[in-house]
Amino acid sequence: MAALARSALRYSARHEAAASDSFSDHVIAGLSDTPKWVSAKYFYDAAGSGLFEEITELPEYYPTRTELSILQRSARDIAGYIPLSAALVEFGTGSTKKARIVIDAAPQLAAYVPVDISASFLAQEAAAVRRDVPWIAVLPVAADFTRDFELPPQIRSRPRVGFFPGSTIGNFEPSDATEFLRQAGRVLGQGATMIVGVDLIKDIAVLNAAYNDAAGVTAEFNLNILTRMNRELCGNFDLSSFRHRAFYNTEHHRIEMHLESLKSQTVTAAGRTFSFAKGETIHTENSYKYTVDSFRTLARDAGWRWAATWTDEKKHFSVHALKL
Ligand code: AVI
Repeated sequence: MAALARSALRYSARHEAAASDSFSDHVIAGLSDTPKWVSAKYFYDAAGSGLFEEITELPEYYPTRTELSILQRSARDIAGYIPLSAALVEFGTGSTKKARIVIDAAPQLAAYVPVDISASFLAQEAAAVRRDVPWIAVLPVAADFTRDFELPPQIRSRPRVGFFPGSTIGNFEPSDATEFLRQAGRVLGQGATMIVGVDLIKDIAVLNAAYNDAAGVTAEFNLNILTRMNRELCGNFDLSSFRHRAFYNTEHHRIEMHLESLKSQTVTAAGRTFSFAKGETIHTENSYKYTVDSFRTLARDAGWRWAATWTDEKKHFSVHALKL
């Protein structure tokens, strides 16, 4: 479900500049490069979105569960950062589950503005929130939240609170994360608040397990990008000759996901032929992890003032309130 909603351009890795928005051009650019890459934004077709929802329920994948528990436990404190009759603007709404925790704890909210590229998905989610929380104005905006977009005129005179949960910010290159927060500040305007979920640096074994689950769902999620190339770009990837690889890169503080070729082979996709050496990989995703301090520094560089941080007992995940 959240799948289509996730097709927004949120993974603006350094590679993005080299490729246009078309999947075909993107794949040609990425598989012709050394090392090879494909942006994680292409994970989220219908099958990939379903697999991501499964990932969020896995025992090893702590981020979703931990963030939900932080939001639940700290909801009243978080609500304290929300001004009277404010509008809550959610960037890249997948499921509204997390926003609902904030909405329930903050009766002073007058409006909820979910922003996502998928209009049909948004309409469905907005209708459900309207039904369950009839006292709040639900004003969906179908837009690519990584770019400048217009807020609904109905909230022009209201205080604004941005909401960006899920550590989706970790899928941006750090410089793009800074740029995203700066752009969010432009959209929300002076005086705004921003509530952001950020995954934390932790025991490497915990990180590696979260992206190498025993049930193999993350592997399926990663390999699904090859299925997508086969289907949409007339590709002939043999999925059994690639394997999922995910590991924590201590130098860059990120989980890297790759697809490794198990043999020397040539593959056709998007009307081109690509050669793979045995062991060569396609780099498909980065998931950056921060410390509370390194995230505060990033937010400050983007023009935001740190206001508060909430974490779980194990310090696995953090939720930050920022002020403009
Ligand atoms: C969406 N995003 C925050 C997830 C993450 O943890 O970086 C995507 C993901 N990739 C593999 N597992 C989950």
